[in-house]
Amino acid sequence: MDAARRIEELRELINYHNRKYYVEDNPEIEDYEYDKLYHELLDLEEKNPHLITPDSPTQRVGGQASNAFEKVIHEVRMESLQDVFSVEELYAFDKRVRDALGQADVEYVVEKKIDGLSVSLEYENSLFIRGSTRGDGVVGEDVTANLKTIKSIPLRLSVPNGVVLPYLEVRGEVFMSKKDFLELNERQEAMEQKPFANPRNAAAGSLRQLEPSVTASRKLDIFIFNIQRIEGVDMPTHTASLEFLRDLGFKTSPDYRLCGSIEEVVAEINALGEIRGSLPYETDGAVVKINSLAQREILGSTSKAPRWAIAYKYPPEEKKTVLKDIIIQVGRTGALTPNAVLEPVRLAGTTVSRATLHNEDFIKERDIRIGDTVWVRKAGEIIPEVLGVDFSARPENTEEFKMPSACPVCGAPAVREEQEAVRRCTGIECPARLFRSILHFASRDAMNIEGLGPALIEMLLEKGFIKTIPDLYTLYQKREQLIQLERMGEKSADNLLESIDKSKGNDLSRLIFGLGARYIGKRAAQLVSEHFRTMDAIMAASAEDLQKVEEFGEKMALSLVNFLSQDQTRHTISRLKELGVNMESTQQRSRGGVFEGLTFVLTGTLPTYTRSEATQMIEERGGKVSGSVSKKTSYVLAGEEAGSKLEKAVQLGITVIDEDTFKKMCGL
Ligand code: 0OX
Repeated sequence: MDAARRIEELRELINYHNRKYYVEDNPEIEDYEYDKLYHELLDLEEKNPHLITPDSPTQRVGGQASNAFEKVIHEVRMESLQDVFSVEELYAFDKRVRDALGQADVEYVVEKKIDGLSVSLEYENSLFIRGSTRGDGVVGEDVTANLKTIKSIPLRLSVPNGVVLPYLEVRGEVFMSKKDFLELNERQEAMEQKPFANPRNAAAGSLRQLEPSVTASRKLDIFIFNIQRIEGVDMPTHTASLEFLRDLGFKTSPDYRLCGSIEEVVAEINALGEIRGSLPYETDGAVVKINSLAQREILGSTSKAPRWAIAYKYPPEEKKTVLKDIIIQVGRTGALTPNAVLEPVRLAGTTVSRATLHNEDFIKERDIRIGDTVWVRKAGEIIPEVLGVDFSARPENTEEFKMPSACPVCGAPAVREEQEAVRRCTGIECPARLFRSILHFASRDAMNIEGLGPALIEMLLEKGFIKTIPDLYTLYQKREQLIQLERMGEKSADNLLESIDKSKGNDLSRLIFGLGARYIGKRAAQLVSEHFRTMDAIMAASAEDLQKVEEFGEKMALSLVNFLSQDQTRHTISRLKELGVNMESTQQRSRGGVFEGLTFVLTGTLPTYTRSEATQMIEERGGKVSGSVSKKTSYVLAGEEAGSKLEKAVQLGITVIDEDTFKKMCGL
């Protein structure tokens, strides 16, 4: 068979299975089989690039970065909906509609109102040509490349026989499931990125990424609920258009209900209210639409919204229940979060028996005690929260709640620093915070283990390959299993093992920083290791001794002494020592260096050295680096795009040097 025909066949097959998987939720083949088809197509397209078409399933993940988004004018306005909050308002809507239609019979369609963001998708001759955000309804943004990463958006429509479809514009809601939202936020937190407030924000943020591969990683989905413009086909009703859209390959509004009267509408809205909490995606209401498109024409729109549709918004449900216990969860950053154990209560479609109490101060401010009757609500409709106490129902002999001072997972001290809202576990071997301990240990300024990023750490922990930091140094014994890991292979496994091995020889200061004691940053770690020279000496030092180290205050000294005196820390250090990790300072003593007594200021980008390399070179030679230019500055080391610091140096008559001169001064 020739390549062109096989390519066409593969595209059809892949599109078919995409639809089974992403639209109908009913896959027919194993992922493995699917991947094989996909790769065969990729291979053929690579060999025959002239046969690549924009609607090929391989073209979904755009690698190229787009600039800011182009504007799109919506020829058919993307109207918003009028919101109502009561049954009375629904009856008033029905009356308005029937008055305007001369008391004709009216059929309504009730749909769930998915909480995401509205987009328009345009198709020319069945091919997806452009997708855009709603924007203000008239002007939106072109997010075609990002929308193409959503697998339930067909890139080519399966037009029924005999139908000609020169142009079609549809409207739908892009959303993220509750599960994917919670998982994304966990990842965000692990990377110290701000979590998203709700699935809608997560979906909007993910769709407006400049890098389509980021969007692709975010698991977005879409429901299509309207035909905006169509050429070549006449549609009598909304339900007919939903069926038509489904036949074309779209994932349409799920389980809509056709109702013959407003009473039926109200019953359906109540029924949806009962189950909406248990749906896999968030809904913020129900949409009521007139089914007949001819009647819609007659009713028309106001300046903002159509007169033929309305959105009913559900109130957030609040209930009272008994707080049976408060348990403490330890997060990946070691943060202790108090959680409420509740007498189970039905709330917005699910049974709630756990709720967050946020933090220590939240409990204190509201005087929440075990045994109390509390108000509970689902914030953002997903995570239930305790709102406050019904003091009239407080039993006798309740006690004020106290957060534990030891981590409930590992027993190490849990410390709340001044001006911090949370208490954190300080145990370096604590299983709850291990991911973060290792991420920090391996990071560039710490042990600088190349290739050991968050995804790999996650995988090593999941497979049980490592349980503590020192286990990294026995990982070479698991080389064979390592190679079997997803996206690993022999070469990257060996590179990883090599960089782990190489890190054994690091200077003591990197190790001290990598252990992650609070307040001991990169510079403090350098100063303390230069001062004491060996790990043993640092461990033997008292807080008083430590305060003799340059720049060390009481807070830093106490933090380090407490950290180093913990069993877990000592155990980790002694195992690292056994495994051959260097425990000594390899830095030259700074005393008597060529830069003794000199202060440097760095500004701009140097041609070859990074800021931290230049800093290290200066400090190794006894000099100091300062952040701002003053009369005390000896030299300003300036690179490209140096700004105000350079100006100030010139004003004060301070010598400005470039990297070449600097290298010579260093004797290099
Ligand atoms: C939704 C949703 C939003 C059609 C014309 C005005 C409103 N979020 O699920 N909008 C509409 O309808 C548009 N339907 C929906 N289901």
